[in-house]
Amino acid sequence: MAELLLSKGYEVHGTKRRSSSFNTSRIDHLVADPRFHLHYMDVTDPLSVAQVLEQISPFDEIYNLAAQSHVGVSFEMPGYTFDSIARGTLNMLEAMRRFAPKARFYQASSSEMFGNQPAPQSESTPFAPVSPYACSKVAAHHLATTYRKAYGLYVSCGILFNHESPRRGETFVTRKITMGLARIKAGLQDKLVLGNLNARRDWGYAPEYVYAMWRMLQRDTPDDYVIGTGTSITVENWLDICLVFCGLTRSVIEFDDRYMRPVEVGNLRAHSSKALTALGWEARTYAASLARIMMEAEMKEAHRICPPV
Ligand code: GDR
Repeated sequence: MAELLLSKGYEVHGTKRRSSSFNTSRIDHLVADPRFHLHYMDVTDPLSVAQVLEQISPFDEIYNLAAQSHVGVSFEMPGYTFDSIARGTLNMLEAMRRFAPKARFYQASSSEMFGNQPAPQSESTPFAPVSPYACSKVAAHHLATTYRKAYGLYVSCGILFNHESPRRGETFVTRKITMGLARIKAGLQDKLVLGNLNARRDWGYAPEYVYAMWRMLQRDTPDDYVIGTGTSITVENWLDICLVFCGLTRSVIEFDDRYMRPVEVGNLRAHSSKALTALGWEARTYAASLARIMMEAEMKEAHRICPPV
């Protein structure tokens, strides 16, 4: 997101939480840009949110992407998940109402909000969340649309289906698979342990989704949009594509029910014709090409750590 905004000439203010270890590898290449600024902030702390928004105001656009974003972990940390997503969104909306009521707000809503509603899911599909993560996202989504209606704020929600890239966090299944297989191939680990292989997801390429988010805030009026490729494959299909790419077999895969979730979302596939009509947006990269992009990046990294002899 920051890269896209900088490329369009924006000054960008990002926020990070205080931690004793660095966790900024995905933005380190931006830090030298004088138009890129980082502030300490925690969305669960309304004081810090107000402080930062007051300090940087006036500004044009806010992208609220903050979250405990792992669905599986949300069953283990429901309180923090709810605080960071629902309470965090409320804190951001309130601070924007006070310090920048003319700004435009992007809310990161999620396809997880649809739960097990039949595919494909569109803007008119009722929400049916089945995890603390999804319940929190539904609450945040309703807060966002309520602030739009109640106060006339410019607030748009992007209901994004899974979007991936080589920068994806290592515990999400696409990256876990590409990274694990590349490391096995390079002799850096022996096996890859996974959970439910039957879940079906609509996986798209993150840079294209970031562009859709920006497009939403360029519209004259705020609205909600579903963003996805309109196609879906299972985790097992993704695994097989990646196995073929690096010439490995299923013998390196193990199952552990520690990666199973108490309730699973079985089949997510976007119906994003509204995004095409209103934003001129459609996905260009589908699962097979995405897997190749991610596998190539991962093989390069594995070779860097352990050069082939
Ligand atoms: P998801 O992404 O829950 O769809 O949410 P994730 O990659 O975590 O899981 C996808 C599916 O793979 C199954 N799975 C495993 N998942 C993980 N993480 N690890 C495993 O070992 C594993 N084995 C099987 C899962 O059960 C699931 O069915 C993502 C996040 O980015 C959310 O924040 C976002 O809102 C949605 O996508 C859209």
